[in-house]
Amino acid sequence: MSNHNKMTKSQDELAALFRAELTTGVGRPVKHESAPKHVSGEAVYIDDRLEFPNQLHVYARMSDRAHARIVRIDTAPCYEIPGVAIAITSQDVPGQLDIGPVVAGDPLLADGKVEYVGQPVIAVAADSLETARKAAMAAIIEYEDLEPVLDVEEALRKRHFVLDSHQHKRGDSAAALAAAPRRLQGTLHIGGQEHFYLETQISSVMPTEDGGMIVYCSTQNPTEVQKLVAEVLGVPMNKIVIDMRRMGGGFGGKETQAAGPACLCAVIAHLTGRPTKMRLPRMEDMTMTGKRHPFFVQYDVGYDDDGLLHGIEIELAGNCGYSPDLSGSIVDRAMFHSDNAYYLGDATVIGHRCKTNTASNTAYRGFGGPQGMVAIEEIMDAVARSLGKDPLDVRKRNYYGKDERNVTHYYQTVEHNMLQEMTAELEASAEYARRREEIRTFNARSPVLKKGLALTPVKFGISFTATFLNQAGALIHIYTDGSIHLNHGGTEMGQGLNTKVAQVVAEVFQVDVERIQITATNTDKVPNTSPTAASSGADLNGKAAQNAAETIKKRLVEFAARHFKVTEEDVEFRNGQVRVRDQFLAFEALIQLAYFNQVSLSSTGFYRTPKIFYDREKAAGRPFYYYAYGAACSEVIVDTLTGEYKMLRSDILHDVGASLNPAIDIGQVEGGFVQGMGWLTMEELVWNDQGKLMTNGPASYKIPAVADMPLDLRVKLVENRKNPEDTVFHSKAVGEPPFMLGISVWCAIKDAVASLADYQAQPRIDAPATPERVLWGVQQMKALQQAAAPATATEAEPA
Ligand code: MTE
Ligand code: QUE
Ligand code: MOS
Repeated sequence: MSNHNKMTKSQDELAALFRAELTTGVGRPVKHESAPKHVSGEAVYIDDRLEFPNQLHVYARMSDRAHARIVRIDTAPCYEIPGVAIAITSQDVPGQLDIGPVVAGDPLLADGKVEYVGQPVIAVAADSLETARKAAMAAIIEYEDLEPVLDVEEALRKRHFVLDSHQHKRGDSAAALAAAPRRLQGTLHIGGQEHFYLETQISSVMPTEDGGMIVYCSTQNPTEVQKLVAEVLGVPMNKIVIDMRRMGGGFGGKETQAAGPACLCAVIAHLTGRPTKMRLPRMEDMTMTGKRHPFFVQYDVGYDDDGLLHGIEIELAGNCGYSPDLSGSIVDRAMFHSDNAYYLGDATVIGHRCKTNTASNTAYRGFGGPQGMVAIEEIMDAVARSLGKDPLDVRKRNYYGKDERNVTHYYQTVEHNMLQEMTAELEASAEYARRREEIRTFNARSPVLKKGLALTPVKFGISFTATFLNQAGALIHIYTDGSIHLNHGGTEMGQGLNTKVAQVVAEVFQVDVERIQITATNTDKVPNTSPTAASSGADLNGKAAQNAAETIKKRLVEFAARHFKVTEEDVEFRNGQVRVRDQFLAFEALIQLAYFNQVSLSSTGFYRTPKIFYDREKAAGRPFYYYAYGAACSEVIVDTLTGEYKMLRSDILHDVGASLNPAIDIGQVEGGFVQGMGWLTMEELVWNDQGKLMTNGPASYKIPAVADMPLDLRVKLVENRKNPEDTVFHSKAVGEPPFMLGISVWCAIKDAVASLADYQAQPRIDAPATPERVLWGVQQMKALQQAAAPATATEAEPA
């Protein structure tokens, strides 16, 4: 009936709808596709799915040794517990045992030896998780301990690596260092970070026909899970379907490491013929899975009296844990970002992939980039202190130029650099100069509480540096009632990708986003997908979906022109209506007409990023399609008696090109900033001397909470600035870059502590700057002041 009414709207009514103000498409603050379902609890995560009849719960017993030979495994005691279906070891895996994503090194279950505390050794399936856990703990596992390597510096000394070292080189850094008027060396430790996604790793598997499996998996990388499940079962990929509606957060932690539970579920489903589910309890998730790579940094920098860099040598040692995982690309990205926004002069950047007996570290927002940037920002601070200059002046002095000094140490030209203007704008809006003076005055009068201020830039390269990954696919169907089914190769982890891709399709067809049904990412709809990573989800899948939509639209326009005997220019889509010269019809009316005239209403779409290339042997090329820029100015107050601090205010200016969705983008900027701040301040991972992670739950591992937010947080997107490159509606990627805005907080803390030595010395405050480390920095500064003071003076405070 309503359909009939719609079809019978008058020409005047249709024309009015057509001409009304636009309400759909890109550039609007459309709410997240799942927002109401998130808040009502109706959004379905894997653990919320109805259980299959006969479903088994899987639990993996983890190694309690950091490095040991396995002498004996006896699973017989597991079967004494009622409800147990099966207990498996590495011997029971029918196909390939290794699930390493790029190169081998990750056995699904330990094979003869264990290499970290937390490594899965056996897996037990039972009718409840509790029973499976009890049974797994009943197995007898005997070890013969081997010497572990737990320290990144020790691994570096012993050249104990998971992959070969690599170098970026421009000019003659040794000669530049020798010739530079000033020179300083230093080291820095940068901590790791737990992903702390709200939904822990989880998969559920249902055996189907012909030896097939449908796998529900919380993963950023459905295609890789498909490939690995096929490999551990020893079947072709076409037997396996991965379905992924949404993740409760991924942050990089579900790029490779979602595959383990999926593969264990699949193997047990294969062996028992029963459906399976594996959800890691929080403690197991934190113990078993890898984190952000901790880094040990050594540097040697040559500069002049203005703080201008002449040459530099940076050695980055990533702590990769026991296996390669994605560490090759992650340490590469750290090296690519060890310039951040600065022209380094003659530079040698070396990256090592150190092997330690800890969980295999993996992708985490920024993918090594943040660690490289923290290194160079530490160097900027150190150079500034040695000259008694404001670190912001030294930073600006070293910014990449517009037409000169604009080539990176990997020979990509920095085009369309926005940082000069953005820094000037932020300095003005945050009143940097006035507050700098106020803080100097405050600190001179305040003996215990000291304030600090820092403004730091971000320049982040967008594209997978493994060039082949920069591709995406999409699939669109329009049904005869005019409703649209959208599928693409990206995955939704809370970042709003599905909303943005739906907006892109809505823009092409000029229809409401409500007309578009978002569907689960599924390997039998769009094949051979890249992981949703490197911030490129919307760039790649948005373009692929645009391509699919334009294919269908082109058919519709051709058809309408033919059918109504007008030119293609006479056919215009707007506001859910279609104008055909001076006639109007509803979108769904055109769809019905096209269907009856045998026009295909379904299409795939594809996209590959243009312009990029990279020769890793020569360490030269254009690995990034473009750069995203941001800047943050943070103010903190530090209690120099306890080392505690409070974030007072942060002002952020961030560049997203022409935003696809400013509401979602601001959410990404805020979330990224706070996550970055947490990494560098309060999130501390602690292992005991046996290699056991002691911070294995929310009670001991502290992530930022509401009360840790800056008291005053002001986030702005750069306005009226399209991406000069031909990205999807000239937007820019937003997922990872704002994470590195958090560096401003760490630098502000160091600034507050440096005030104790009248800003003439750099305190050593490794990351994370916990209150303990801040207090050590305070004590260093006080000791320096005492040494410098005349013998008669006590620890005098400024008047
Ligand atoms: N935002 C939310 N809410 N949850 C997440 O897991 N992951 C981040 C970022 N923002 C993440 C997030 C990471 S690591 C990446 S690479 C990007 O989102 C991935 O999505 P995109 O490419 O669609 O931006
Ligand atoms: C950024 C990223 C990734 C990356 C490179 C980046 C990433 C990723 C890979 C990768 C590399 C080689 C492979 C592979 C994946 O590279 O997430 O399967 O064979 O997975 O600059 O985020
Ligand atoms: Mo994000 S670390 O590239 O998944």
